[in-house]
Amino acid sequence: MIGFELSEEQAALKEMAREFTKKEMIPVASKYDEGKEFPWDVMQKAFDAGFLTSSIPAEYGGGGLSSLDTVIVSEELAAGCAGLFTSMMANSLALYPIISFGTEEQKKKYLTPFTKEMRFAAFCLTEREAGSDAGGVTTEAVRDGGGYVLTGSKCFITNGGVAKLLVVFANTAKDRGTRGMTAFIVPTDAPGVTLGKKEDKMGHRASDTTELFFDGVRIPEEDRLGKEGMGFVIAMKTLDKARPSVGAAGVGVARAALENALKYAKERVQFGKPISSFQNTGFKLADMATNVTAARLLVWQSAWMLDNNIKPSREAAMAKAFATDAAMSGTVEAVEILGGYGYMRDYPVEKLMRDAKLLQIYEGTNEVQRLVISRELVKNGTGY
Ligand code: COS
Repeated sequence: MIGFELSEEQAALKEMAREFTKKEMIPVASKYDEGKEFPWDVMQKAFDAGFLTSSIPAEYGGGGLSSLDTVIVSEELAAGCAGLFTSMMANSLALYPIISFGTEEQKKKYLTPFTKEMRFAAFCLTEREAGSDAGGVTTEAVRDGGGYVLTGSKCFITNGGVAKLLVVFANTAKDRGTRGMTAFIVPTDAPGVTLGKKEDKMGHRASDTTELFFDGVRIPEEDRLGKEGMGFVIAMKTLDKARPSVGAAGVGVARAALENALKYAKERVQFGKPISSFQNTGFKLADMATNVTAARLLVWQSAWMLDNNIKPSREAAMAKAFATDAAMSGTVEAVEILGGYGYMRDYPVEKLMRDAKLLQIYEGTNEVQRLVISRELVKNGTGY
């Protein structure tokens, strides 16, 4: 049978995340939206509340949250500020490869410090010429004695400028295509790692997005994740695991847009009536609410599949694409319902609209999600 009720623990987790959002995120969201400084104070509070380490298994000192727990929390945090959410959840994306594919020694050595003090990790896949074509990375790791030498660069790296640890995907066999990619753990203080420019983004301005360069960085063999050639599959499985959370962020942003628009539509009087009584506004609100509910169900289903070890690629891609498209369309409608006020920085909906756009692009564009869904359909049929 199917049930949609949250367990007592999940309801408490949701309440705690909602309170954190209200108290620690919403009041400072517009300040950090200026994008001039990294939100260290909010991140320290997020660390203290366990949000930066929620994906680390309990045996290494983390929160050990399930995927379903994670999407419940993600929706709440992103409803408060998608940029702050991105800074918090980037740790999960970067640490999943170690959690899922690391040896016991690697997990102890690299996960445990994250639970002792606030620190950040970054997932380094994208390059200037390898975005949607993730298999096309040209950063190279060449065998040298007992280890590797890493040379190349990565771009659009979330938390790249503040991270202590990187998971870097590099080519170890140029002629083997996606089977020539290997994943490595690289501390940012390793000689040869340098920072490029910090990007000046339209939205998610509270998060740090940076270029990184690797110039002859020596990596010992024990810092390779999995076997040589497994890197692409590690990256894809990591993205399968992370995409429901991005979908949840889409739900959070779409929900915030709906709640702002609903409040405004009930208060704003034109032609002697609240604008919520006009069918044009009412139908917009109805579609926005329907999208939030449908998106959340997809997100929860894909998270449930992850928790039950069912291959989630198709549903995770559906959740990510549908929910973040809902965030985009819902925030555009919210701006429209608020009219001139919606376009002004004094009201929160223009920020939601800017933030929604990146959700459609990062962790795989929504075109890539549709590619994943259509390939799965062609290969395996609908399964309905
Ligand atoms: N789980 C396990 N294995 C997977 C997989 C998954 N989700 N997806 C692909 N693979 C495997 C395939 O089975 C295939 O294995 P074989 O070599 O044994 O046949 C291999 O990986 C190559 O897969 P595929 O042929 O599908 O690779 P493509 O180069 O065609 O790329 C897309 C596929 C476009 C889906 C991939 O490059 C992608 O996801 N791009 C977007 C990357 C992204 O999200 N970037 C965001 C930045 S990181 S935040």
